[in-house]
Amino acid sequence: MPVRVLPTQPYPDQKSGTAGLRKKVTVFQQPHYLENFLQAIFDVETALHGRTLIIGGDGRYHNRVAIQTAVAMAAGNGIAKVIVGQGGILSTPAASNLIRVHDAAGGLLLTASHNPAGPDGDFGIKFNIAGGGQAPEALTGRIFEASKTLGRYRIFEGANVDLDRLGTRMLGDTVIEVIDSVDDYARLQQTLFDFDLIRDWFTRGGRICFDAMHAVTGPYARRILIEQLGAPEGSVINAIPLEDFGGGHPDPNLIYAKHLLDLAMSPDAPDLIAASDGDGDRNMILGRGLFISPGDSLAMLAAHLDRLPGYKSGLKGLARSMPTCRAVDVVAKARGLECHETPTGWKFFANLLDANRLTLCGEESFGTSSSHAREKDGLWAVLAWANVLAVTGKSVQQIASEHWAQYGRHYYVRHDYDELPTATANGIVDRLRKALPSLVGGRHGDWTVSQADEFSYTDPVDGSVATAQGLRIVFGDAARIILRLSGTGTEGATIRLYLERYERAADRLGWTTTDALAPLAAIADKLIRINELSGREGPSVVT
Ligand code: VG1
Ligand code: CO
Repeated sequence: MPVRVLPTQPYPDQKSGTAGLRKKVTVFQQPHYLENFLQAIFDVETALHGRTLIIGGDGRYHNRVAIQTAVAMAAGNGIAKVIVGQGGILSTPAASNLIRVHDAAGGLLLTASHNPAGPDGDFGIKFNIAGGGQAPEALTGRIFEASKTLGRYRIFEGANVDLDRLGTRMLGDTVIEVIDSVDDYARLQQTLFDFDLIRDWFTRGGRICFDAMHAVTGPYARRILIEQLGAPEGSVINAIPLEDFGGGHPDPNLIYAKHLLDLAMSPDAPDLIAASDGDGDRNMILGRGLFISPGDSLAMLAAHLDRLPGYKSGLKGLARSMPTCRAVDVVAKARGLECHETPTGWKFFANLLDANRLTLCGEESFGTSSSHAREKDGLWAVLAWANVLAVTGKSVQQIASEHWAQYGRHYYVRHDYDELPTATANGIVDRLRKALPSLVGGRHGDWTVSQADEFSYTDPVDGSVATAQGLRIVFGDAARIILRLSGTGTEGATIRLYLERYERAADRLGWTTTDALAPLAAIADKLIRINELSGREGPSVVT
C-alpha cells in the first residue's frame, strides 16, 4: 500500500486571511508546511472523502511542486477523483466553475493572486467548497485550529503525475484526470454573452488590447478573444504564463499597469483596454482617453447587464464590499433592486449568490463578477464590457459620461501604505478607532460627519457575524473615508485608506480624481495622520 501516514510537527501560523493562506515561498518550502495545511483541510472537511476535488493554480513559481503534493495527498486521503488543469494551470474563476460543473466537493486553488512570484515572492492556497465559493470564515477557522495540533499527514508516496498529458490515470484508488484548463470556462462565457455580436463588433473595426501580465489568463484570453471572437492577433499581450510573471507585478491597476493608461491616452488607443491579475480574478477597464474605476465599472455594468444574453431575465440584486464606492447603490435604488454592503473579500458574497439574491457584485480592488461563478472573474468583466460596447454601439467614454449625467459621479481613490511595522499599523488603526465617537457631528469644509464606526456584518442568509471589518467616517451621501488593514500581505502590515466623494451637478462631473479628492485627503490626513505616525512621506501605492 503506497499510502503512508507520516509524522509531522504543527506550525502555529497557518491562519487564512482575506483570501486563503498566503506566505512567502520560502515559508511554504519548510518541511511539511504545505502537507500540514492540506491535511488540516482533509481532516476538517470530511465531506471531501469519496468525492471529486478540483486542483489548479496560477502557474507561479512552486506551483507544479505544490500541485504534485496536493494530488498525492488527495489520493492519500480517500478522494475518489481529482481533476487537475493541464500543466497545473487553472484561473481562480475557472477552478470555481469546474467545482460547479463537476459537482465536486471542493477545490484547492494554488495562488497568491496579485502578489509577486518567484523564489523570493509569495505563494498561497485557497480552499473552495462545494458550489465553488471560498471557504467561509467559520471553516477556515476550524482548519486553522486543526493545523495547530497536527501530528501526521497521509500521502500516496512516490506519486509523480504527468501534469501536461491530458487524460485519466489511477493513483491507488483515486482517479486523476488532467483536463484542458480553458474548455469549460470558455463554454460558460458563451452562455452569458453574445459572441456573434462581439465578433461582428471586431469585424466592424472594434479594437481591444488585453494584457494577461504573463499570468494565468493568457491561454483563456487567447482562446476566447482571438480564436472564438476573431479579435486580431496582437489583441492579447503578455499571453504566456511565466513562473515569475515576467518579473512584473500582476496587479492590474494604475501603478503596475501604467503602460495601459499610457496606451489609453495615446492617439492610437483601442476602444477597450483591459488586464487581469495573477490568478485571473481581477480586471482593469480603460477606454480611449479614460480609466474606469472598479466601482464605476460595477455601477455601469449594473446599468447595462440586462441587455446581455445571460442576464435578459433581469437582475436579482447588487452588492459591493464596504470600502467600494457607492455608485452601484445609486443604480440599485433607481432600479428598485436590493443592494448589499459586505466586508472585504469575495467569500462574503457567496451566501447571497447561493440564495439567488444577487446577480452582480464587486470590489474596489478591481474585482467584478456575477451569479455565474462564486469568485470574481477578470475575463468575464472584460467580455461584459465588450458586449456592452457591441450592443450599445457606444464608446467607453460615452457610456461613462451618460452614466455620470444620469446617476452622478463617485470620485474614488485608494492609498496603500505597504509593509509597515505591525505595531505602527495597529497603533494608527487603534488610535482612530478610539477617536471615532468624538468625530460624529464634526464639520469639515462643506461636509459633516454623519456616522463614524467600525463596520461589522451580519450575513442575511446564515446569520453569521463578521466584526472589525474596517473603520468608516461617513459624510452622508457626499463622502466617505475608510481605513482598514489588509489581510493578504505576507510582510509587516499594510494599511489601506479609501476616499470617496459623490457629486451630481453637471459642472462637477469632469474633475480629475486627484483634484476632486484633495480636500478629502486633507481631512483624512488631519483626522488619521498616517504619514506623521508612520514616518512615511505618503502612500506606497495610489490606485
Ligand atoms: C485584497 C482586496 C480585496 C480582495 C483580496 C483578494 O484584500 O482589498 O478586495 O478580495 O485582496 O484579492 P486585502 O485584505 O489585502 O485588502 V485577490 O485578487 O486574491 O484574489
Ligand atoms: Co486575484
